[in-house]
Amino acid sequence: MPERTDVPSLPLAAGPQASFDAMWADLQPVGLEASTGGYRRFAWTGEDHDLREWFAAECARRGLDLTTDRMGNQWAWWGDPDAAAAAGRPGVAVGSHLDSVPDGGAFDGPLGVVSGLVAIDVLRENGFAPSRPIGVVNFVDEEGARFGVACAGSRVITGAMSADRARSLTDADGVSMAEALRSAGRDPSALGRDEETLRRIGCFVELHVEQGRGLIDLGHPVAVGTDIWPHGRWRFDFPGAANHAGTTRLEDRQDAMLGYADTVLAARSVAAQRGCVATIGKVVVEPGGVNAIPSHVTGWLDSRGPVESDVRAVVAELSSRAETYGATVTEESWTTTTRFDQTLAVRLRDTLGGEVPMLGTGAGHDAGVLANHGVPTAMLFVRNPTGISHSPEEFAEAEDCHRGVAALARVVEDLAR
Ligand code: HGY
Ligand code: MN
Ligand code: MN
Repeated sequence: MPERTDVPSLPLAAGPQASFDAMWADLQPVGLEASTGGYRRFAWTGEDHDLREWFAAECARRGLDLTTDRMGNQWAWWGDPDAAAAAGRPGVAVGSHLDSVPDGGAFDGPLGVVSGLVAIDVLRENGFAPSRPIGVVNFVDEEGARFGVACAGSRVITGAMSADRARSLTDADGVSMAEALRSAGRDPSALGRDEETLRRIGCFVELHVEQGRGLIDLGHPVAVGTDIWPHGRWRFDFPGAANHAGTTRLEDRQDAMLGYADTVLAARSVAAQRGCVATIGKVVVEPGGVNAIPSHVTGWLDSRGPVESDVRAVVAELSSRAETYGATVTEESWTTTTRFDQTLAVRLRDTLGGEVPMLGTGAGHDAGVLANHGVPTAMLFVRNPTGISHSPEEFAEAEDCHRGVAALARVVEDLAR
């Protein structure tokens, strides 16, 4: 029985390890909210600008050719992706995103971007000469924290979201994405499907911190991602009538909060009945005064589950319940069941030694958008000992991060040889 070359058990060489740690340290303070220990790195803000500048500098340091696509996603290439695509050998892309949810963790996104850059360091240190270009991407606005639609960067370049819709999305202050792009020095009229960019990608492997407990329970540092649950976001608008909280008789009140509250509690029970998950994690109350009866409440539902029809049934039941309060419900995003390229996923597993676990996830990723667009795509997950994500508690041990880089370098070497 040949010695199992299980890459996750191989530590990262000292040079790339130091490079990972240094880049990780550089990123730590950017967008850190001291009061919570979480990150606020939202699309087209000052923090996002700093992160994009950091990415550009790290790519320049490696002599990678940095391009920005029609949506503003940053792509750094080792090798000529256009010549390779023309020759029928499109590139191998890795990377992820640098933005966060409000008070999110340090690893969701950045781990994939830093690991992609260090994987190139590893391959170069090993004297590897790729026969395909290798690219590292920083997708913009993956979390949709500011404008409300997740994976906006990958959705626009694949046509999964129209440029017009993207431009018209607004943040909590009513600033449109078009205005935010202009403020960031970008031309919003450039937005759209980007065939030139997509043509360069032969396959995409996104390394990401695991956002659950799978690897803890399995006792492995790295897993191969196989699929993403169907999931979506729905906006619930509950009408009411502003009035005095003290002088208005109960029978005269049209309190928008009641329908909202009922729907929040129902989301948990209806999801549980159908083997799904659901939460309403964001709410806006108008006028928002303690002594004013709410005239309008907007809540955003996030629901997901292993079976598409069950998720749809959860949303349908919650919608009809909310409509009894006069609410209107708007689907803001939907991602169908995503099966990654199983041939690619198995190839990653075999390259890493046959026992590497293969896991599905309930978290959405740009990898899912590319996969649904027909790009051969798979993921690698790195163990998160807390199992917590979208929280300052999100974590990955440095040793497991290094093992993730070693695994990513190994699979890229196999795919780009
Ligand atoms: O919502 C998600 O699953 C991803 O983190 N955007
Ligand atoms: Mn996330
Ligand atoms: Mn992510």
